[in-house]
Amino acid sequence: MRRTRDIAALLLGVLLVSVATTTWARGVREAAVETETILIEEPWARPAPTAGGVSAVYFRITNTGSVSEFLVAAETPVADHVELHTHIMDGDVARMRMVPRVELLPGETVELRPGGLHIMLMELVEPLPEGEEFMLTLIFEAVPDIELPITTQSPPVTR
Ligand SMILES: [Cu+2]
Repeated sequence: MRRTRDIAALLLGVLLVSVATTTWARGVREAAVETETILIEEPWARPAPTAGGVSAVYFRITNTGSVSEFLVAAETPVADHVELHTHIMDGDVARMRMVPRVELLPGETVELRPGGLHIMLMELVEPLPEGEEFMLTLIFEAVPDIELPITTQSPPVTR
C-alpha cells in the first residue's frame, strides 16, 4: 500500500515538472520580435521579490542583416538603470562584469543566458513577481530602438 502511494507521488511529481516546462516554453515563444535586420526570440526575465533589488533579462538575438550591428544600451520603466553584463571566471568564481556593447555579426546569433551575457536591471522600482510583464527598450548603434515585451519566469528546469 505504502509503495503504491510512493509511486503515485513520484508520478505526480514527474507530471508537474513536465507541465511547468511546457508552460515555460510556450510563454517565452509567444514573445519573439522581428525587425528588418534583428530577430529576438524567447525573451524572459528573472522574478525579483522586492523593489530596490535586481533582475536579469535573457533572449536570443540574431542579426539577419548584412552589416555588423551593436547593442549598446537598454532602458525600462521598471528599473532605475540598466547595464549590459557578462560573466567572467575569477579563479573558480564567476563574476559579473559590465560590457560597453554587444557585437552582432551579420547572420550570427548571440545568446543571452544565465551564466553568460545578460541585461541587468538595477534598483528595481517595483517587485517583479513571476508572470509580470514589462517593456524593455533595446538601443542599437545604427538601427532603430526595439521595444521588447518581457515576462518574468523562473529559470527553466532544463537548459
Ligand atoms: Cu549582471
